Amino acid sequence: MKAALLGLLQSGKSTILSAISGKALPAVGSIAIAEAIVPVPDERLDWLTEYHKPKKTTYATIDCLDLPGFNFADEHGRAAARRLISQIRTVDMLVLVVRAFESQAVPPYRNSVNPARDLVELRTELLLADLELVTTRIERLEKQVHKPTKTQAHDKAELALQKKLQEAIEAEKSISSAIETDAERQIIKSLGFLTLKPIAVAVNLGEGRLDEQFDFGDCTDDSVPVVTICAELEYELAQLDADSKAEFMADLGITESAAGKFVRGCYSALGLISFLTVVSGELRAWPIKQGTAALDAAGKVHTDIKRGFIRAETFSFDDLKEFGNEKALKAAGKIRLEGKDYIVADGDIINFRFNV
Ligand SMILES: Nc1nc2c(ncn2[C@@H]2O[C@H](COP(=O)(O)OP(=O)(O)OP(=O)(O)O)[C@@H](O)[C@H]2O)c(=O)[nH]1
Ligand SMILES: [Mg+2]
Repeated sequence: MKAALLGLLQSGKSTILSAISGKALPAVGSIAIAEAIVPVPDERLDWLTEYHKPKKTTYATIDCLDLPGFNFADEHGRAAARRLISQIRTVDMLVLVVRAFESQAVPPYRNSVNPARDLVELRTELLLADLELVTTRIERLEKQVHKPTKTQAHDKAELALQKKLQEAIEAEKSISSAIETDAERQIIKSLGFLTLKPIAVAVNLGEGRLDEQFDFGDCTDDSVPVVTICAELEYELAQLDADSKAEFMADLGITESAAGKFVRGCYSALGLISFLTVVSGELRAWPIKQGTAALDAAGKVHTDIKRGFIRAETFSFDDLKEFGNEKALKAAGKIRLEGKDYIVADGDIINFRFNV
C-alpha cells in the first residue's frame, strides 16, 4: 500500500513522516521525492507476540512518499508542482498535510496560517491537474480515433468518457460523479486520476494543541478522515527511547501515537481492515479491503493457499483475549470453520487449511 504525503510549502510533511517512520529528515530545500516505510501499530500483534512468543512478528506497513511542498503562488512553483503531481498517479491514496501551527521561524504560505483555505487550494489544484490530463487525452484521442487501429473501439469509448469528465469538471462537479459504470471506471483506471483516489487530511496543529479536534466545516465532506498531529512535538518524542517516550506521552496526556492516528486515517480512507495469521512461527498482520472473502484473503498470504483452499479456521482476537487461550475458545465453540465466501472481519485470526 502506497500513500503520498502532499501539501503546500512547509506544512510539516517531512517532520510528520520522520516522526512516524523513524527516517531522518530530508535535507532542507530538498526537491526530490523521499520515501519511508511506516509500520502500522497494532496492539493485537503486541498482545499476540506475548501470547505466542513467535520467532518473528511482522507488522503491516504503509509505504509513504514525502513530496516537496507545493507553491502555487508563482508560475515556477506551479510548474514544479505539476511535475511532482504527475509522478504520484500510481499511489493508492493521498494524505493532504495542512499547516495549522503558528511559528515566527516559519513564514506562512500566502502570508497567513489558514488550514481551510490551504485545503481548498490543494484540492482545487488536484482537480486542475486532472482536468489537464483529461484535456491531453482528448487531444490525443481525437487524432487517434480516425485511424483503423486495433484499439479503435476502446479509443472511441474513452474519448466519449473523457468528454463527459471534462464537462463535469467544468461544471465544478467531481470526476467520480460523471462515472456511471464499472466499465467506465475500468477504461480510465490506469490513468490514475488524483481526485478519484481516497484521501485523508492531516492537520499539523503545533505545540500546545494536543488532541484538539479540527473542523473544516463545508470545505471537506464527512467521508474524508481528518487526523490532527503536533508534528514538531511528535518528532521530538520520536527521538527518545521507548521508556522516556511513554513517560512523556503520559505526562502530556497523549493517548494515541502520531503513527496510530496517521495509520487510522489511511485505513479509514482506504476501507482497510487486518486479519492475522501465525504460520511457521511468524505472526503477521495482513491488510485487506473491508468485504474481502476468505478465498481472496488466503491469496494474500500465498497463491498456493488460495489454489488449494479447503477451509478457514477462524476466531476473533477479542474472543482469544477474553477467553485467554485457544483451548478455552474451542471449548466455548468460538473457533469456526469458514468457507471460501466468508467475509473476513477485522481482527480475525485465521489458520487456512489447504491442499496443493
Ligand atoms: N513550531 C512548529 N514548527 C514546525 C512544526 N512542524 C514543522 N515545523 C517547522 O516547519 C518547517 C517545515 O517543516 P517540514 O517538516 O520540513 O515541512 P515540509 O512540509 O516537509 O516542508 P517542504 O517539504 O519544504 O514543503 C521546519 O522548520 C519545521 O521545524 C510544528 O508543529 N510546530
Ligand atoms: Mg518536506
